[in-house]
Amino acid sequence: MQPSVGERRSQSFDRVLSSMCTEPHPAARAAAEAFLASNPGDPATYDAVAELEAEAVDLLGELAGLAEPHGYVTSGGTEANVQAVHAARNLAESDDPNVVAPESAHFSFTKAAELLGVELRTVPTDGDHRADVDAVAAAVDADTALVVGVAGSTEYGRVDPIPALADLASDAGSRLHVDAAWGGFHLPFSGHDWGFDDAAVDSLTVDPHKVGRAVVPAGGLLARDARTLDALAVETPYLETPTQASLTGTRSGAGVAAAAAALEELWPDGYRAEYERAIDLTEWLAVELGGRGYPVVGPELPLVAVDLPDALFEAVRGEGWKLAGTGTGEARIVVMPHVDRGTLESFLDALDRLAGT
Ligand code: 0PR
Repeated sequence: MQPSVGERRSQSFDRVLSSMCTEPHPAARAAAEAFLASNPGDPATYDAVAELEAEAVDLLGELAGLAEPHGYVTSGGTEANVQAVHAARNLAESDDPNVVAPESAHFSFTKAAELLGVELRTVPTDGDHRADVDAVAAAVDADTALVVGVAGSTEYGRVDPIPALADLASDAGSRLHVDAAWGGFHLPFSGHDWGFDDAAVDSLTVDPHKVGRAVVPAGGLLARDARTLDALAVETPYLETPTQASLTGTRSGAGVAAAAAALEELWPDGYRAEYERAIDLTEWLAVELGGRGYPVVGPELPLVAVDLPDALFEAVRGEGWKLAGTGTGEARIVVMPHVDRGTLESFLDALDRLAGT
């Protein structure tokens, strides 16, 4: 007989190398449980969770270099990216607005463009998987409402040249959105120029439910000015608050409370320690893989892409290792908080055994 739902356990993170989710921080887990039935979508009724949301947005703003942030805790990176495109479309003067993004941008921009009826122009990346500024410039025109830069790409962990993209966007009269959904909790410590204090960024995605160690669902949308959220707001006649800017109505109080708790607990020292741990481990892994003759895409953030023979990729997956591929077939190993040296040593042992070396 099938075990009841109450008897089941979600899978362990032991062999998960493919995910951008991770074990939540214990404080986040506890906060989530305490706010399970709160709805941040109705802040006048659920004022305690509304306060936590304001605290989370303030701390996310600090992390992304913005002293007075506007924004909210979304359901994830997809909602934050959709809303960035939504705001840009609503603020655009053109009747036929377009969005220009590198081909490395997450597929949530495809969803956004389709939902919002804007044209998405994807442009090739350079030889090292970053946005090619000249190619972006060539695609931008007077109808461009938004230029997208990725700070920590899903496939290769690459950081686009955000200041150059920002200059280009402002010259064209367009907004600039930075997608730091995954990279955002590493970038304050990595020395990159990526945030609001490094360039003229209008909006930014940074997800507590990825490297931030909140529970799922907790994404983050930040904006430099109030105009962005105003452009998203609809009137809410029968709520105590007059307008709502989020895409969803009822939202997860657990996600919001967990985001606030994780940020309170870990920003900045805990996240710095995690960045340093993860990047050292990533560099070590890249050397180990390269030393075995597998071509490695040199890591920039804690993510390694490596070209494994197809049969080996399949064989290691067959042993329960959760490994995902890039569009061109490299294996991606995301060095998340649950991935430690022991995990990677057993992964390498499995590769060696299966490759017969
Ligand atoms: N922007 C970037 C740069 C991302 O990497 C992702 C997700 C998103 C936006 C969208 O975020 P949400 O999934 O929160 O809406 N990147 C991973 C992906 O789509 C997410 C992921 C998470 C994948 C857990 C696997 C997994 O187990 O591949």
